[in-house]
Amino acid sequence: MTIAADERALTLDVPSSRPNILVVDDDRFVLAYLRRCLQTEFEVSAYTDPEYALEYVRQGGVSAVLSDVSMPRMSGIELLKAVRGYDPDLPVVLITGARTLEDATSAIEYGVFRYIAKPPDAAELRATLQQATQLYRLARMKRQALELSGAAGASDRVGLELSFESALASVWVAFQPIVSVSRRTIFGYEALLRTRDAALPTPVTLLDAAERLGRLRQLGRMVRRYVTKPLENAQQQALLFVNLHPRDLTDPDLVDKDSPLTAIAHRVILEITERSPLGGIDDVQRHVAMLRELGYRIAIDDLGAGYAGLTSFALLEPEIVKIDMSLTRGVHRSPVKQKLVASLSTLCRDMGMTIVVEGVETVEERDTLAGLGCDLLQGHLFAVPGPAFPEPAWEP
Ligand code: G
Ligand code: MN
Repeated sequence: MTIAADERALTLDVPSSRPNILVVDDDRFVLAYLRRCLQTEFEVSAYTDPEYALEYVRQGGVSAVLSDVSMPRMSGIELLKAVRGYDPDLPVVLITGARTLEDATSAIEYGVFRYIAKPPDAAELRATLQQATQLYRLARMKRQALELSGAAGASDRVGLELSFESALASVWVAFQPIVSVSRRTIFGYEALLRTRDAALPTPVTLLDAAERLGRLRQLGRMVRRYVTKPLENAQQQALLFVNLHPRDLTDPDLVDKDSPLTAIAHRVILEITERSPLGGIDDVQRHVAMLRELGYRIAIDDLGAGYAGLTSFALLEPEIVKIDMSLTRGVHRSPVKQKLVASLSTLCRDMGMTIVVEGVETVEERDTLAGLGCDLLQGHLFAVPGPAFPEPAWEP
């Protein structure tokens, strides 16, 4: 199959702001017909070979793709999948006969824009592609708006899956010390999920993607495996704080006696955030009891960040409570925060729970917290999270 050079030259010669429709069909006669249907309203780039068509998509400037489904070298569905690898929004309209309808349904998950039955009707083609190009412009604007707000992310499943896969490949675990200020010792290290990926750069975006793709467990298992790696050739004896998504509480892998984390469970504290609800998770107490039996301890994380009521305390009976950094920030200037931290600290001590305060960035915050009875602190003032195991700074 060769590229239809003449057809391509034709479109390139006509500079215009009309939307550019990429048409793909292995049958030249059909291709010519589709071109005639569309060229009154659109620029048309026509290809008989999907591989070349894909190359053209990669160069940018295409507003919508119209493709046949059954083609010898690459089906319309494969083309759609490949297009998704470059652009999560670019609309792909597939032309399908009754024979190919079945595989066509599988294209839904790759975000096919619409099917048009063979033989395609000219008016329907024009209307569909008009709508497709308009929605594409809208999608691009929405994406730009998202980028401006710093919350960009893939919107369709395949795009998200691709981003997720590539982010998984760059996952690493950073460690941040939790210190005792009075003793100037390291109490423990919190393991923190990190990626080097541009599409899903923060733990929040990665976890969010994992949740949407139903792959939370996979991510949790992976992180828990990575957490123990640096311990193999380190003298580190400090406690290890490991974040656990509430839904991972029921993962059998967690209570697997042969897992590397369980092997050191007596020095591991599983942090469960107050931000996500525990409701809807079966038998929380039974799972927590199993974990304790293996030697794990439990911390409630981000206390003060989300309102989980009393349920998390009642269900988890944590040994450790971690106060969210929103209470730390500017605590030296805020009598209200001081009062709250002091009361929390007293109450937790009365209930036999140990308090850790997170997100300490300044000497003033540190000294105020210490004055309120909080000795175990974590934050950038001591060390930013880094490869195993950062030494805390004590100055001044
Ligand atoms: O697990 P948790 O929700 O507590 O996550 C803590 C997050 O806060 C981590 O991503 C960590 O990198 C970040 N962090 C740790 N110390 C500080 C700090 O002193 N200031 C700020 N702004 N963030 C911090
Ligand atoms: Mn945490």
